[in-house]
Amino acid sequence: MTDPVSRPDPDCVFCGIVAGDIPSDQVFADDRVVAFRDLAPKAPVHVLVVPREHSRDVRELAGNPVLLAHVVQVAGLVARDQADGDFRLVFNTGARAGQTVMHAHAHVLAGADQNESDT
Ligand code: D5M
Repeated sequence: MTDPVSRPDPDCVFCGIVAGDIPSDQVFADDRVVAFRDLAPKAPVHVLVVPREHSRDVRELAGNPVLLAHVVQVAGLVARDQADGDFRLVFNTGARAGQTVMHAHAHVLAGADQNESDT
């Protein structure tokens, strides 16, 4: 998905990051996902795991259970590599639940006691 022509939504910031058109601080990438640091971190480690394929939110992503499982597995790798291995995994789903980027993504929050974080 590096060809901008194939981007389903040219205004989608995460499609722009996946395509390499928008810079990001990547910590992991493979053929299915990219993981990069959140611009406004809510924890010592705050990384977004983003499927390369555009879907609106985790409800739509769940239509591809293998890809959804891969997102969870990559979250675990990120938490192991960037912190002590424990993490919170948050999918804000829908505008009223705080989702601001309408491209499915998982927040990985780690690196400290995460019981109080509010993402
Ligand atoms: O979370 C969307 C998150 O995406 C929010 O925490 C800010 C982050 N964000 C937005 N643009 C960027 C770029 N360009 N790089 C890194 N992080 C970014 P949501 O669950 O939709 O509220």
